[in-house]
Amino acid sequence: MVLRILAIALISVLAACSLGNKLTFGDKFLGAPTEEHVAEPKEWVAATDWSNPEAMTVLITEYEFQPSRLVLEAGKPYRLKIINRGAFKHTFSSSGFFKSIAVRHLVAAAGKTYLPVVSRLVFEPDEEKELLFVAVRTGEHKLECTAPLHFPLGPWAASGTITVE
Ligand SMILES: [Cu+2]
Repeated sequence: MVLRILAIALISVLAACSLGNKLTFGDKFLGAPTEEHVAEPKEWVAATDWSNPEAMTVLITEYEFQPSRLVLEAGKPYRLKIINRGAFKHTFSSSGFFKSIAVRHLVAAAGKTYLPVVSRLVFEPDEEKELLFVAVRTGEHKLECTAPLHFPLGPWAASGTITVE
């Protein structure tokens, strides 16, 4: 009896989680930069020469980022392509990194978003997105997948670091 109640409770929790994920689990943008973000991203974007950004590609698979370590230079523009080569949905989450850059635009299947304040990018299998940004502040940031059960210490953790020097 106790077991049955536990099983029902567990199923309800899982159902609630997956419903919640379906509703809310997508790219996340903020309306405006917070105090922890680069101030005036628009000014940074306007002051940057976009004629020759350095191209980088990160592949997401089960369960790692390739490469798992990115080293960027402050003041330089980048064209970062992120592709999910896995069979499952994954995220490219690095709050510290997103706070230390100014994004010119994000290219996704739905189109281009100019000057987004990105908080999290989510990828369906085979989905790819491109982020044009200038690295502004130096620091070392954790990169992780925050899909359910994929988070660091979760059983299917993809993780890495992004360093801005
Ligand atoms: Cu994942």
